[in-house]
Amino acid sequence: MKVCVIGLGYIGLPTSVMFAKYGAEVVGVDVHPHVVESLNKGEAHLEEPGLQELLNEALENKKFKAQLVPEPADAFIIAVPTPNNLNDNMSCDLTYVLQAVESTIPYIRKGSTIIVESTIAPRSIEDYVQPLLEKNGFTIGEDIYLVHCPERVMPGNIFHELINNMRIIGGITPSCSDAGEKIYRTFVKSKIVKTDAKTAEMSKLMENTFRDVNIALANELTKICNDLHINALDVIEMANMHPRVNIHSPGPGVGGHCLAVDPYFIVAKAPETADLISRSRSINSSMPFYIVEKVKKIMEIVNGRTITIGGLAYKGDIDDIRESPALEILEMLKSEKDYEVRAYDPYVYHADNAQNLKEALRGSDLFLILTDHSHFKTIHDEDINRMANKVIFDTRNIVLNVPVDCEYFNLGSVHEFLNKPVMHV
Ligand code: SAJ
Repeated sequence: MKVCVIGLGYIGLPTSVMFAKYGAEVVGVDVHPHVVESLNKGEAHLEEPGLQELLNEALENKKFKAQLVPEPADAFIIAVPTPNNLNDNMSCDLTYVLQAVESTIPYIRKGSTIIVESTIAPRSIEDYVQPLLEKNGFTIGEDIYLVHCPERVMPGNIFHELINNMRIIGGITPSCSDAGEKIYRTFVKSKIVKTDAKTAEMSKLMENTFRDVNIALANELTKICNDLHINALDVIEMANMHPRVNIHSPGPGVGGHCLAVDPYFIVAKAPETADLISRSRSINSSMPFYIVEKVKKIMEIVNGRTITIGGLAYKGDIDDIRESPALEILEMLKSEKDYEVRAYDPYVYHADNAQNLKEALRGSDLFLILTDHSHFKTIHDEDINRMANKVIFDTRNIVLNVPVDCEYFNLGSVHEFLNKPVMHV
């Protein structure tokens, strides 16, 4: 089988080398000449455990090559970005997907399968991709097959999940879904569920929307509880003891390229009805402001000037800063001229990043933990002793050992600190 993968990013490149490992002949296509060049030289341009080894293997076995233009293949897999349009409702920008599909048209032959893996708004395949192919004379389900097979892997564990996560294959016709299934069976060991394209599109979006809505509930609960002087984290722990309850964790906001992006694709398609989804996005987007407001009050109480931010990545133990609420908070605090703001993230390269935590905490009045990196689980005396005021605001509830002479609070207990009348450190 010959597979042509369009877009050699976080999804397209691992998918390419996976097909190559399982015997397919793979042509990887990317618009960036430096990506094509470095891959053909055997240098993976992305970090992912196992990627470099599989790329070496694929090149050695002559099963993979990268180039700027597609060539005829049995399957064309589209794995290009789908950003939000910068309009009021942040709808799904299909420009790259449609350009990628268009680029394959001269190379499609009878029996080829066109697969879109990019995350797309509901009905995108039916309303945009299908007409584009039909306009070029193809009959879907007869001459060629068209499916949406959403990617659902987690960076850091991609190769395991590509094989073991169940896949949803949404075809325009049942024959399209069958053709898609045959292709993914090359390496997928788990269940493959066949459906239509629009159901596949919506189910992928709803996985991340489910999480976003549930995190919004936890964040709203936290705001309510702080106003009522109740510890929200205790409430969540207790409520979650019920066998059918699973309240998520509150935090400084929701980042990353999935939860903070995908729900808008649904809202933009149904602005009148997607009320809860839309409100949830607003609640989660309000969290950086909520944290900054609390930080200002804390700084007033401690009569301090220097803030040290712990973590810039959008979640723990990764280097990804896309849509990170920590960056938003950093910028908001930096724009307040009363503060000196520093940051320390062991994974991220950033201009404001200190060399190490000790240096970042020297003379500081507040250690504001924004990312749940394992690094912050244990607080070392030699780091904290450098602070002018030993105060920790742990918005991720990650710290396991609180030094005795330290003021520590999290999103559950911040109201207790804020309601103490005088400076106490
Ligand atoms: N977060 C909270 N509270 C929680 C859980 C998460 O505030 O209780 C925050 C995180 O700190 C982070 C954001 O939400 O800022 C998103 O984190 P995440 O781990 O929930 O999601 P992603 O975007 O890293 O990965 C998701 C995953 N989807 C689901 O769990 C349904 C992953 O499996 C998908 O592969 C990925 O999106 C994707 O590609 O769609």
